[in-house]
Amino acid sequence: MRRALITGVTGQDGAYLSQFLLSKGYEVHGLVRRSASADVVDARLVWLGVRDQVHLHDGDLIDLASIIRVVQLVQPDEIYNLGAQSFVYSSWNQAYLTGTVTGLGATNVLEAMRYACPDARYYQASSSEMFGMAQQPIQTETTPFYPRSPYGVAKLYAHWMTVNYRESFNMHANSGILFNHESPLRGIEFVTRKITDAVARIKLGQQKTVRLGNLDARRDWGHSRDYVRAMWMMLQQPEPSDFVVATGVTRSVREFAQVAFAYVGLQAEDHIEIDGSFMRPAEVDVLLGDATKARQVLGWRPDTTFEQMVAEMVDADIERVSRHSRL
Ligand code: NAP
Ligand code: G4F
Repeated sequence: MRRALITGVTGQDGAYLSQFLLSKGYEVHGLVRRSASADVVDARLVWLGVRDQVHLHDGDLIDLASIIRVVQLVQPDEIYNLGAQSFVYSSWNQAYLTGTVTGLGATNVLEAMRYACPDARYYQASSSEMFGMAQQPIQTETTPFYPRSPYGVAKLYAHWMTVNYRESFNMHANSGILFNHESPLRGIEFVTRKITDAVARIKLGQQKTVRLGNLDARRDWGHSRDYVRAMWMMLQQPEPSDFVVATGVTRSVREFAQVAFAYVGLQAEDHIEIDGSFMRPAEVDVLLGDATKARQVLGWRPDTTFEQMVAEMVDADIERVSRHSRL
């Protein structure tokens, strides 16, 4: 039985990846940091019905000793480093923390792996946010990076450390440059889930409007369930590498809202208010990925369409709002 260790196991991707690896027969271990709100820590794993099958270990990405201890104990065949301060907006308010967790945290995991299980395979959760002010209209593995947020800068550091450990120590270290991916398990602070949650509340008569920032920003949005499959595929290759994972379609925040509101028979324009406090000091205007390499080398393709994903998110939020769930 193969063994996987996931940092960020309590997040959106960590939960879907756990479910996917369990379906492949893996023994799944996850790193969890202590929280005073223990009742919501494993909520996503519970939601997917996999909580009882995942082994959770106490640790924090900024505490190297805890990472070494867990890696030594678990002796994983595969390590997925998904843990991060992942909310771009907050990265300006907590730049040091974001650099430490999202950037240096990756170094801690790579170091622990180098000493405790150098033959394991490593996945780094890199991000299209590294392209930032995109230097080419369609971004590939060779597009120059130009991050626009402390988060993007931290991810770029972690990305290059992954490449460096691959080249320096011959480690099977991979970087997945994933474009935005969403799901019913997306954090409520991200724009897609903020919209689908609002659609549910407005439809159920609990609120009338939603306050949003820049409606013109464009993202290449896919489904987390499809994207965690690409992570696993990368680690099954004989040689480590970097892969862009994207749908190849870009849409604006306004278009996302229009599709989500229309799904329940409402007009987005009737329910959106612009609130400047959600604007960013430096915006990433448009992202659009080319996943040709992932398609050709990994055989990866997304299964879920944009419309299916939005519908799944709205349906889940209507169900949750109806039963006052905290997730
Ligand atoms: P998420 O839902 O925000 O999950 C982040 C995870 O990191 C959570 O489990 C969180 O734990 C954990 N974490 C935060 N700080 C930590 C620390 N100091 N020590 C240990 N764990 C810590 O993010 P996601 O959407 O699943 O994304 C997964 C990864 O992919 C992240 O690295 C993200 O930056 C990257 N990424 C995401 C996207 C996307 O569109 N979703 C695109 C590209 C890259 P708590 O539950 O305790 O907060
Ligand atoms: O949903 P967002 O907060 O995601 P963002 O900044 O694109 O970052 C996500 O994707 C990255 C991959 O490219 C990941 F690496 C990262 O971890 C995260 O998962 O914002 C999307 C867009 C932005 O342009 C933002 O300005 O939506 C715009 N937006 C407009 N109104 C808003 C809002 N974003 C949020 N969060 N809240 C709003 O009210």
